[in-house]
Amino acid sequence: MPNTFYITTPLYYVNAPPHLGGTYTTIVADTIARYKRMMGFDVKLFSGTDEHGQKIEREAKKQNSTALELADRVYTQYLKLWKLIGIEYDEFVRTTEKRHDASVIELYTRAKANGYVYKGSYSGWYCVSDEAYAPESDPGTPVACPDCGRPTEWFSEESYFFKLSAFQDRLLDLYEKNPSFIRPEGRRNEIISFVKSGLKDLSISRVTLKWGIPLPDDPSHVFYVWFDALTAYLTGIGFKTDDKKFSKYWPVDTHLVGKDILRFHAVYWPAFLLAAGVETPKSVFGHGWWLSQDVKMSKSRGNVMDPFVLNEVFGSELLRYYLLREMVFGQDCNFALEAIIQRANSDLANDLGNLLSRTVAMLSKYRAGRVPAPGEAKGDSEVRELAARLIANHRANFDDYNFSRGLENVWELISRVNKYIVENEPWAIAEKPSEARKLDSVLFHAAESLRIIAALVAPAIPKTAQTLWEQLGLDGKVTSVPLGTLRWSQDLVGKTIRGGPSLFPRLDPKEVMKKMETAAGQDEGAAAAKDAANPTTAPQITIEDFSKIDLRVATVLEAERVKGADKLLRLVVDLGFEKRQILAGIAVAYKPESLVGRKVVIVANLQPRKLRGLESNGMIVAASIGPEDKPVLAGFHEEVENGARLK
Ligand code: ME8
Repeated sequence: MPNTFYITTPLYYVNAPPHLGGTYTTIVADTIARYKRMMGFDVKLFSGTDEHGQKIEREAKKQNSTALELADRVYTQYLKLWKLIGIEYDEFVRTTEKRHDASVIELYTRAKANGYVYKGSYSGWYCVSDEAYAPESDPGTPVACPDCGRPTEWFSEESYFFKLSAFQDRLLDLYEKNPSFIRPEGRRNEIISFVKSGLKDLSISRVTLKWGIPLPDDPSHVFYVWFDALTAYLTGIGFKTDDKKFSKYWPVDTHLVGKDILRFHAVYWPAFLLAAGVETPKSVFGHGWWLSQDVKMSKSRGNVMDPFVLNEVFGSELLRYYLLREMVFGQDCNFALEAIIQRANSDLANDLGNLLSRTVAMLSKYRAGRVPAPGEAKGDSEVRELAARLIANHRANFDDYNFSRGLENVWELISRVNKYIVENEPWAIAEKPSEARKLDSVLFHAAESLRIIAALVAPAIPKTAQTLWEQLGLDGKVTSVPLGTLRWSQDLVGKTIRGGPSLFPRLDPKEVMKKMETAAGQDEGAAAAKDAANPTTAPQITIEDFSKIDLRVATVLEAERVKGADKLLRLVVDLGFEKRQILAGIAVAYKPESLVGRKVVIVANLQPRKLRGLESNGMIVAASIGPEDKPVLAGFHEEVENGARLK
């Protein structure tokens, strides 16, 4: 019986369209699943959507729809995207499915029967964006979310608690006995110190929230969304519904998550399972973030790239290749369109594409398309030895989830074979019958290397690998090659290559930018795509940083144009406690007389500066809109006193 391998992606929130981050995690999970299948494992790849909780409920209200309608829309987009980018998942769980209720209730009932659930009341700060509790603080002192830095909200209500505190030693023991339970190493250490610093019991139910699964023994409460969502990993594999399947695939081999949600997976989740007497996962891997100019890409920051647009412009194969090759798995990485173009032109079009097209062209021209048996040429054995070494290295790297290194191994072989061809000058020796065996060797070595390359790249870029396979004249699926026994062979001898169109076109940066704009305009995720074209990359600041800015309400007393400056107005404003002169570049949008008597917002503690010889003591706050950056002054709908501070 083959070994089983169960791997999961997180369940993505449905408050917004699919984002690049989740697309990345899922591409990695799919690549691992494909690799393991080719290594002979019986694989289950799980993905899903996280559809309950306050965040979704709120967003639905904002969009004037029900939470389920919103979930339906976004879930459909995920399925569409997974298909477009070649995700071969075996299981998909929506947390609003009936079968999932049953497994959440089962896990809870078992944990409660074992004495790990009690009723109490919760008071504290909560981050709706992360659906996470902030550390203790009194109601008068708002705290920023320790994970994302956003403001939290106070809530106080009756709640059921999970006795997380009872699991500190057992969790530490689990980490110690299974050093690869949390990966990578650095994150493991962070989690260990977090647990060592003490665990507080966790509120696992909400009474003021309605959008969730009701507790079986107190339906006025719904489950905390993380208790609900994490349990979907069990639902997907037959917990409560298919015991045979469940015992075959559980415990899960790898939960793949971003580092932002490692704590939920490496601390809360194993504790819930231990409490219910269910085996803990074998490992949790917390990968790094895609950044935009050194800041995390996230839906709420509006600096994410729309994966639909990227797929439309670059195609799924290039996207997969870029994401897997560029990011050292586990570390953060800046996302850059220029880097995708570079990878496309150099690695794919130039190195791999050229190797295939020149090999196919030479075989057709010199040997009527048939792969000859090898003779002897300069560098033959070196190519064969390198191939053997790189097959082994690639396997070790993929076993270790080191995808960028694994792909580097393949490209090392591609470069070497390209060089080997050039060194042997086949176009020159083709004219000499005495050199026929040498030419045979070059053609055979190039073709056989490509067969190996096709198998090695199949988990990462499956469509390309299959095309390569077919162009070489091989039948069936490249995925049927057992990677565990892949070695240099004579399989191709006598085969007739088929050839075909070139694998990857070269990309022109200007054309790419044009296509990005068109695709962003047409795509259903147009709003997100617009953000992608105009990303907000302001770095996060703390509340303390923000409190340094003294924003005040003021009334405009005087306004006039500044001679010789088309855009500038000189204003005198009343701050309540003093009057100020401020110069503002708003003359294109406002007539001076229309401003007198108007309430405005000013930055009151900006250093004074001189413009056109006049001192400006502050700055008027305005939005800038449209391609011309037209200013629109900030104002209020209610009456506000001069001098009132904005916080
Ligand atoms: O957290 N770079 O869902 P989510 C890399 N519903 N990966 C990123 C990323 C970035 N900039 N941004 C997001 C949730 N991700 C919960 C999960 S699981 C029981 C519940 C990826 O839609 C990364 O995998 O916010 C991260 O863990 C996930 O998206 C968060 O997706």
